[in-house]
Amino acid sequence: MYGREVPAYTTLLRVSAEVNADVLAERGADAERLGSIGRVTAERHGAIRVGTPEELRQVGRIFAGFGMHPVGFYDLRDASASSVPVVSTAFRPLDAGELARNPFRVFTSVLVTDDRRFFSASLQERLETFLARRQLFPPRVLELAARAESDHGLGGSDAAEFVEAATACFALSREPIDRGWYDELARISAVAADIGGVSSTHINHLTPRVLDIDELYRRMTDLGVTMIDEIQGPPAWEGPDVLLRQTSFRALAEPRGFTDGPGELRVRFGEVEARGIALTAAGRSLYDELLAEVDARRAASGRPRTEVAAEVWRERLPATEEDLDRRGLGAFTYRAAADAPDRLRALRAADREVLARGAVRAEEAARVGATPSAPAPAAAAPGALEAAGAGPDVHALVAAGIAVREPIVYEDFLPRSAAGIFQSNLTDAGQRDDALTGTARDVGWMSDALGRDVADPIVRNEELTRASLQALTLEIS
Ligand code: OOG
Ligand code: NI
Repeated sequence: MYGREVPAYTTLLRVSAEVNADVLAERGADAERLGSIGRVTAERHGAIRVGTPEELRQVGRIFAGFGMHPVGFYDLRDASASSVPVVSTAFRPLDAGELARNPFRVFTSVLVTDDRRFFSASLQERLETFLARRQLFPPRVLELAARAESDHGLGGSDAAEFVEAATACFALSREPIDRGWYDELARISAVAADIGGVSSTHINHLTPRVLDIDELYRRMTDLGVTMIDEIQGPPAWEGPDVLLRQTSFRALAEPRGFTDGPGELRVRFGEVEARGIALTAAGRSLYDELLAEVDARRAASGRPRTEVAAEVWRERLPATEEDLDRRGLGAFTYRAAADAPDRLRALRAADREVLARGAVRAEEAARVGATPSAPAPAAAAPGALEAAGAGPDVHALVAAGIAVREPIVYEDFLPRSAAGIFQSNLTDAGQRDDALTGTARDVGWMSDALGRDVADPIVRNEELTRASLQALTLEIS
């Protein structure tokens, strides 16, 4: 549907697939370290925006019908200098096996209609009245979704109907738009107009994953597609790729019907991303420190962000996956090597003893809240470390070739990049009155609105690490 609606998306898919094939040919198995080529090539994320907590709850139900659950909370109101009056989450599978089968996420934002920095009391009232009158999702779709969720799937023709009817909810509507109303909202925020100025929602981008985003950026530019100024997120550097790098281009204006005649709107765009290793709570706070450091050095020197960022990365981030793990910054799982039993048998009794003592140290470390053989991270999240403490000294096991370390890929989003993506595709900064105070919104609010728990991505990864260590311990003991 999206390729039919936005032809530039088809070009992006083609160039992404070409880049991926070239990287695979060049780097071999190493290219697949963060996901098989099959998964990476199939992988997408999309984004939608809704207007009310009720619409959010309904869309949560539809995604639950596809095994996709809300993960993470992002407040885009503060992540950027101009007007993006939304808070967001992303729907995706939680289980690693399910993600491998359905590598699809939908970044989902809901308008904060009662934030006075953006909407006056009278505009809020008119906006809420407008939103209350529309229906984004037909009752039949919601009914099929509820059944798909409770029965863990749907039978033959119901499944086909559900997929088709749910997809149709996200197509661009041809209904005429009230220009006066749309423009009034657009003066405050183009995002507010896109959400509350029309009677439906629509998918606004669909993002493929590439293995080399710098190369993709060059190739799209060579094809004459104007990309945003730079790639968002971590810089290009020689060390491990962490988190998420993204870039986007503005879609062409599309003809749209208005109540007073034909017109056009630019509401959809193209984006592409490269995914890296997820960070632990400690890694994430270091990342936030690095961002602040980059800002400070840029402000002092006026040098380009990418150059300053690469410099800061080289100074402060470990240059190898192993060190990222030893310092408790990266998220990993561990499994027994195929020849683990032989290797264990071959070890001298003294060496086995060392590994066993490692297990004791790990348990002690867990009690005091530090990673074994790593300095205590400043902000270890609760639970971060029973993970390591639940089993043997996993670093020693990896070093001895008994265990294999595997990175956990970052499956989520970055608020700053998201705000940058929103911004880069707006024509106008909009306006907001920072003399007034905004409305509080947090992950608890999001969970209440959805009627579902919003998972914390860092805690989720800790669970994956812990489960892998438990399985490893069983296998080698
Ligand atoms: C969502 C922008 C955020 C990303 O990849 O960070 C996003 C939107 O424009 O609705 O998709
Ligand atoms: Ni996106």
